[in-house]
Amino acid sequence: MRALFAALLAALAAQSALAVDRSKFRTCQDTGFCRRHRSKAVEAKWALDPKSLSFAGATLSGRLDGGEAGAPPLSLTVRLLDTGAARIRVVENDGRAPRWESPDVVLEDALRDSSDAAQVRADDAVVRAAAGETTSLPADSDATLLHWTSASGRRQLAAVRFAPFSVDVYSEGKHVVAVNSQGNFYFEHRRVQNEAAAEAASAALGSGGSAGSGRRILDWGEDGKPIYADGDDDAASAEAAPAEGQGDASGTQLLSNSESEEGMGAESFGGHTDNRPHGPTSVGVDTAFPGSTHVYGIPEHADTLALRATAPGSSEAGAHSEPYRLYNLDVFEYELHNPMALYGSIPVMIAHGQGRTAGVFWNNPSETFVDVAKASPGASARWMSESGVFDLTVMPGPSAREVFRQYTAMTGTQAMPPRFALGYHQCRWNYKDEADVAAVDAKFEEHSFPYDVLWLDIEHTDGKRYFSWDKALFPEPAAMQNRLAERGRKMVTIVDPHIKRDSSWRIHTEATDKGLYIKSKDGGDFEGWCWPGSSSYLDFTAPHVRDWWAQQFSLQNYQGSTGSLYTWNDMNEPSVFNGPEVSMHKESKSLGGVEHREWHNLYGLYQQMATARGQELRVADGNTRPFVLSRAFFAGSQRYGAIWTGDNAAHWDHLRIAAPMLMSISLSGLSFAGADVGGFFENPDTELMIRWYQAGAFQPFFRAHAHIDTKRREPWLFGDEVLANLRSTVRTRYALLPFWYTQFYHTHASGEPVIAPLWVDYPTDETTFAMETQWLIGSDLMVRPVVDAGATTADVYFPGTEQWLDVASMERLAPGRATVAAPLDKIPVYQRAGSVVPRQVRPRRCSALMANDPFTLTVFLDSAGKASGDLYLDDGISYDFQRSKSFRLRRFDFEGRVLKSSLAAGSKAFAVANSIERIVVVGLGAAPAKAFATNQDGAETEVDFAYDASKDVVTVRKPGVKAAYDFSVRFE
Ligand code: NBV
Repeated sequence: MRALFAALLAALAAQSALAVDRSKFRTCQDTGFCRRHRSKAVEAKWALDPKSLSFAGATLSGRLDGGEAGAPPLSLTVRLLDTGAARIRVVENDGRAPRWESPDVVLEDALRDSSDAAQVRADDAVVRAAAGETTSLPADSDATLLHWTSASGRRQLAAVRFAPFSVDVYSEGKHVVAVNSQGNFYFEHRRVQNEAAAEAASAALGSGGSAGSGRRILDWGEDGKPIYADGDDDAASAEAAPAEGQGDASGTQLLSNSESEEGMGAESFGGHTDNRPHGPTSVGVDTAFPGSTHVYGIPEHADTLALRATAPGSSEAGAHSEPYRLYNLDVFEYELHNPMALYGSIPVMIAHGQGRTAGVFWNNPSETFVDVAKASPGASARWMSESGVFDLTVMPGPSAREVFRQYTAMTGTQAMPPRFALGYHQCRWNYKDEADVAAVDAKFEEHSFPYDVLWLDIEHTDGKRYFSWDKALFPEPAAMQNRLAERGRKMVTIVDPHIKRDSSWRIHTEATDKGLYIKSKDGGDFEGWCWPGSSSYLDFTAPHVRDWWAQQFSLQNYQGSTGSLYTWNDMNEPSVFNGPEVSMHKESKSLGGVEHREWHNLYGLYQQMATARGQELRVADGNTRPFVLSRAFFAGSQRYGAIWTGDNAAHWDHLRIAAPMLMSISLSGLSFAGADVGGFFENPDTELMIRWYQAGAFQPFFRAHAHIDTKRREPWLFGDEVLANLRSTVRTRYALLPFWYTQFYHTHASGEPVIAPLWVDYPTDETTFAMETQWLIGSDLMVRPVVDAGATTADVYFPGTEQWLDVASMERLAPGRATVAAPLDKIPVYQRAGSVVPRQVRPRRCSALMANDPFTLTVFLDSAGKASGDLYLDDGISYDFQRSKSFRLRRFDFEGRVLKSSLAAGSKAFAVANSIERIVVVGLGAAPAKAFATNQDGAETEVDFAYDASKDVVTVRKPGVKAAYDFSVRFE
């Protein structure tokens, strides 16, 4: 065994050419269900029975008939939500328990029905108004129409067509999403493995076996209506749809052991066989976005931000021949610009065209392929999942920011990070021992180089037993953390999900004795190879296992840990070195008996959830925000912390791809994401190092990391000039921490992304639709870092109709394209006209030391002489901002030559004394004669200022006002 493991490791290490081994990973062609969907091997046509329809509350219910011969009918629901979204679900009506679905992705309790949803007629006035551009709504005999209004007053309309079944969604008069308009709805009903089992199932159900409530469709008439097998061509069936769970067994298909239908039986790949004992259970559909030219999202892929066409026959330049794949995998040395799966999956797609944005959320954590097509009348996607339920939410927008709210209302918003987590993180595989840690920390001090967190990778443990320390290298871990903490810094240790099978180790023996491990298909504890050798994997899908895991983070259980220790969950796809595609056998089972194939893409989410809970529980009354970095993720992971893009390389193209990768993750609800700064594999030269820090400083999660075989690359190892350059970049990040923290508050409160492509705010400007070299932070800062070797200029696009302010030179740039000088010490960053950006500019060594520092406000007036912005303040660490509303959101408005600071709604008592030390106003047009400041007590005093006529910049020093309280500054 030991030799096998050594050979495995050697094989991994031998691949030094930085190229993914494609033979290890399945393509659509290698995957039965994907082949079946793509080839439509089973021509399945489905019709919604108009007589089966009922509408109650805000939900339409009905019965779908069709599919293969003998397939049981399906139950359809369309629920109209107050966010404006519509959730379409289809479940089997075969009398058996429903298919497994996670209760932890969609926040069911938070969903609200639209308060004025109604089934309406095509000639209804409200419909005509809502349909807008739609001149040809289907007749009542072809479809039923649903109308609802979102809480924000948007008028939405859905036309649910009968035969073939499809749904068209309109928002504010625009047709934004069409579901199944291409007829790719596909639902493989469950079968039983052999006749005996079928009989048993039938007997257990006690069914009389009526002719089946489903009517089999033989073919489709020229009028587009179904021709039924029972010879009655009237579209309506007289039978009412059986309620969920009350069907009969007659629809159950027999899956004989010799079943040979295309890709339906056992499947082998790379020496592993998946027997698929439950037969084919795939689901799929197409979603089209009329009027949309671009589609985004469905991370994680190392590809362009604007998704490329993948559908067979696509003629678009750069089209992929493979669909985008969503299957969390540990892909060694991943390649760029291909649709292969990576570590995380978020099945959310956002479509954009001239002035309209819409999205869909395909809530399915089993293996999924997505084909993208760009044909007229708009981009479309085809979703193909191996198993799971059919649960599709249409998010009609019609603006991008509404889509983000519609999506995060379902899956939650980004957890509010502790403030330190937005600082700079220093990581490497590995900081060797306590002396190394102390030396690195001392160097940061010596060079006044700000950093907040020092990270320890797997070598810090005792033989890759997580929650332990290598006693020779880290004899006094708590003292080590305390030394960092004395200076306000934190430590992160890695805690992977594989557990070493070592019968002398408590974690393993307890997990074994309590029965917490995932089971192999034969019923024993699943065993696979990972860093510690033979390992087992906890079943994080089980709440009691998550509770147990969370307990392991208590200060008593995690010996040598302290309250300033945080966590990194790596390898949680999960990575299994000797498993199929370096992951887990799909036939292995959760403790609840559910196959791994059903919850594969959720494993990382569940580990991160349990780890975050553990950090909360280790402190009295749980009042500390956790920080957990995870490599694997799914829809909803944003609620538990940060993710990063895994093992990139010190190459320029890897620096370039970080921006589109992070933007697509951010558009998909997960704002706290970053890429290894410097590149994980190989050694960056100084230029790449400098440029990577510059980009990383303007990405949400900012961590330098490196592979164990790379040269040491702490910032001072490149000489004084480079050190000064890197320090200045990191200081720029720290100065903007108040701005970043405010943006995180916004994403936490509203679900809007922290970084976003330009089209989100400039939705009619087509120049921005495929742009991926520059991005917005919130709405007020725009960054276009240099990502090309040797470049000394950067081509920047300034969107909108107003000027942009270069934040370093205070130079103003006109809208349109410009080539700007970008020597090695330049980061092209611009402030939007009409905005106010807060900073804390005093250089400090970590964020904790900035807690009492004063603020500088930079007010850049638009052409109307106005500007606004905000500043979020809280204690940076606890949940008091939620529990007792102990925070302040200050709003700044400049108008009529007066800057006013007021308290934004919702915030209460958070008393801090920080002052405003400087107010910089750009664009007043001329030097003011006088300036006056009014403090929170209403006392007005005249204040000093300086005016730089060359740049039209007024700087007010020490206006004597406080950041947390009302004030105004007036110019005469
Ligand atoms: O734990 C070691 C590494 C880690 O440094 C890296 O960030 C992870 O993505 N880990 C992967 C395992 C091995 C990588 C070759």
